[in-house]
Amino acid sequence: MNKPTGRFLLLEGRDKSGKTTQCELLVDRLVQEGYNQGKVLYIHFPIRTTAIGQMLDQYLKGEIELAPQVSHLLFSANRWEHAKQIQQWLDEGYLLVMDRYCYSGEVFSVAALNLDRHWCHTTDVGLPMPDQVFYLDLTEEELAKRNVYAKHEERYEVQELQERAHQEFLRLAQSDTSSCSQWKLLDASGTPEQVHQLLYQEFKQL
Ligand code: DGP
Repeated sequence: MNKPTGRFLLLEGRDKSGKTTQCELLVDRLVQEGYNQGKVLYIHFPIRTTAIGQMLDQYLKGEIELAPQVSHLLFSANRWEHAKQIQQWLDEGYLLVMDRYCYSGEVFSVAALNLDRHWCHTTDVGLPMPDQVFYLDLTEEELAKRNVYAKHEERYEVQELQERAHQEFLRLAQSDTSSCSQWKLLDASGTPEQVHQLLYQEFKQL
């Protein structure tokens, strides 16, 4: 098998921390610059277009209920159903900029569903792993100012649950020993442009 030549960056964070905006800003800029001959892709999990993804979309919108273990397995299956394609892109030399992945899986299934951390972790073991994880870190004050969960658009958009998720993310950032992933906390309390500049500088230093 060919040695993978691509790079895999992952942005993680609680809901409404600005991940999607930051992934898009970074990808747009890199594509404009002609980085890697334009071989840069943005991927956002859960991918809601497959049969499994549609079920997850309904679950997150509160339209269906699932047993906690079932929901975790479906999120994990959603990652697994794209694993081969992800590996193929890496083998072809793409830079992948990913918005959520297995860490969100572990964190939210523990924080929201109270599932066993080790069990949650094992369902994702063997997936292609990121080279670098950026955690968008927002202070409680900044979150309170933004009042982002007031609309409660999806199931997990609840302040208390998101705070537990944040603590789980911090714990993972300190203890993740998976061979390849490096974690970096990024101050996400600035404007989207300020955070983008921070992320871009970090990326350039990799
Ligand atoms: P987003 O599309 O980025 O807004 O994220 C959707 C939501 O799904 C978000 O609240 C986090 C949650 N989520 C993502 N992956 C998993 C997972 O594997 N398990 C659980 N329980 N939740 C997840």
